[in-house]
Amino acid sequence: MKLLAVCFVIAALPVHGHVGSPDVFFEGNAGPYRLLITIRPPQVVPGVAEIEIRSASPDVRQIHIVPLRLGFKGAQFAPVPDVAQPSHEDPQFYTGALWLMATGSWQVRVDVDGAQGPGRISVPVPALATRVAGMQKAMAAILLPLALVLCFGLVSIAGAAVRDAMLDPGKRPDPARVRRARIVMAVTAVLVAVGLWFGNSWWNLEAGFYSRIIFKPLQLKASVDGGRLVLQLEDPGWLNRRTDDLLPDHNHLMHLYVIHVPEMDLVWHLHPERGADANFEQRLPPMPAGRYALYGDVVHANGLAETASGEIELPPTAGSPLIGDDAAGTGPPVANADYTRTSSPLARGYRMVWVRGEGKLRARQPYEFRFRLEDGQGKPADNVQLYMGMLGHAAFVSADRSVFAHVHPSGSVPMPAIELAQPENPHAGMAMQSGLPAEASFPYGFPKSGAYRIFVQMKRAGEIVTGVFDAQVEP
Ligand SMILES: [Cu+2]
Repeated sequence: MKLLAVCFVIAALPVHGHVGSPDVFFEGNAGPYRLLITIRPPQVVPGVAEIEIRSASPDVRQIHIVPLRLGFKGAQFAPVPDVAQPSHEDPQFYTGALWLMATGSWQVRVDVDGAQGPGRISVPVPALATRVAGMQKAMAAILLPLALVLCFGLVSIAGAAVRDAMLDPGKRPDPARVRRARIVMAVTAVLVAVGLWFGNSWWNLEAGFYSRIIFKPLQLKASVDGGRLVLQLEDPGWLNRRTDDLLPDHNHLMHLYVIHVPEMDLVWHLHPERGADANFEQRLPPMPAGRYALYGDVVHANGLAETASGEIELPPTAGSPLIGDDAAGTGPPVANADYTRTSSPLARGYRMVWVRGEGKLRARQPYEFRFRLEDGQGKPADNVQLYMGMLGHAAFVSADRSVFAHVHPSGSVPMPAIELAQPENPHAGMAMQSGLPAEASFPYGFPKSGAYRIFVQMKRAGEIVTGVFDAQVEP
């Protein structure tokens, strides 16, 4: 019974990188073909990742997909690539499923064959067990009676073998045989019980081992020291993770979002520096007193991205002006969110416009979120620049703060991981145009329904601007 009770244990834990938003969205070029790739990693490992690929061009003939370890030094024995299946309704949409056999940092290599020749791109994807898979109730309802039949059957077979097996047909067993049969049945029952106990202990041992594999994200322990925010990465203990192996992403080891909560009306995108004592430090800008949620994005040497999160209560801070890539934004309190608003006012009459269709936003659907910078006359803004190598940076945060995703025009995969995945073409995920457009687009899908706030940052004429938008997501 206990064995079955263990089966029902379901541990719901927060998810990695992008808090609460495990799906990977990626837009990039596989040679001449532009692809929008969605990868839904498994919740248990080993497990099956679902892959959806939309090709922007109709001249794709066939797509092969294969999983490989990322940041893995040494020979890899790659499995035979699978063929992604084109959809019947939409021949430019392909789906596939791949087994990810071990916990850690993986990539899905996508090979495209078409009229313009071959093309290849690799999309990093983490395989992190986020829960213990429970047994379905229906399955338990079938298995439990079967197990009882087996146990009682074994005992009664043993008894019958001693009592009746050597008897001639039609004869009744004598009392001595009956007694011996009872003893054998009792011994068998004890053996069956011991067997069950052993099985249960073995199960518990395996479950205990598996619970150590379940991903536990880094925590951000924050304190204030003389106008500086001091952040410590705290490892709750998960496999053999290190916190000193971080890769810089556009020259910054950590990209930190600081959001005033619960209003979400103030946001900062900051870049704490690593201090001598392995802490991260950030000179605080001027900030009102209040409670702030912290989301610090880091990337490990093997390409695994994590978002370390925490909260801090701050006193009023005089602070120092923002410098470099640090930026701040403001919006209305999220309690007064207007889900139809598509324009976010900026300084000097400029505004950011969310170019969205009429349709409702639905959970677990990949979308292209488009935002345009406009001047006072409603014309596309000029002098748009790259902000940390990208046309824009967007953060999708659920109003209940269980979801946080930092997304770029190339998708939800951080640049160092993309670079690891395509050593021959590290800019596969970047939109490198000359004469930058005033519009940035971000591939992303909400993991669940509810209210979300979207912070979008772009750079124009040396100034980083922040648009603030709200989205109501249907199931
Ligand atoms: Cu970014």
